[in-house]
Amino acid sequence: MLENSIIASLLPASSLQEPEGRSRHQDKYSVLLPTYNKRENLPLIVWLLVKSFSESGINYEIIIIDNGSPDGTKDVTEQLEKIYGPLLRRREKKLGLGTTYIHGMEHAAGNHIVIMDADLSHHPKFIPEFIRKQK
Ligand SMILES: Nc1nc2c(ncn2[C@@H]2O[C@H](COP(=O)(O)OP(=O)(O)OP(=O)(O)O)[C@@H](O)[C@H]2O)c(=O)[nH]1
Ligand SMILES: [Mg+2]
Repeated sequence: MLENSIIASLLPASSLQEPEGRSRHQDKYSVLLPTYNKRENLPLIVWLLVKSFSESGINYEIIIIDNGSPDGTKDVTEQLEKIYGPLLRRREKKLGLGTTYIHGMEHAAGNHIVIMDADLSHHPKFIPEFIRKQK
């Protein structure tokens, strides 16, 4: 079993650089959520993620990486940060999707990375099961 992993893409996260000034936590899942014009989906997807992780007792963080969406995704993210605080971290990146994921990984504190989209096509309720199967 990989000590560090990325669910969905399964790359060894051991090859990732340490986040600046911090070492990676063990058994922590960093959910990378790239957004472009996802203002309407974001509150629900974040709520579902928080529910799914907290009910299963899994250590996690959510990193929202927005590309300067013109629909006000950033404003919604700021409101969500007030509710969820340090569980939620916001990163901005002005490039395409691939580099957005890399940017998120560079700032992830977890030793496992979960990549998903904010379309609600990947339902957070399945993540604990993925994790169990992976172990
Ligand atoms: N930060 C960032 N997120 C993006 C970018 N392109 C897509 N996304 C997000 O990445 C996830 C997957 O995107 P896609 O489903 O491929 O594209 P989409 O923008 O949702 O468009 P459609 O699903 O085709 O309508 C979604 O949460 C998007 O909001 C980008 O350039 N930057
Ligand atoms: Mg989409």
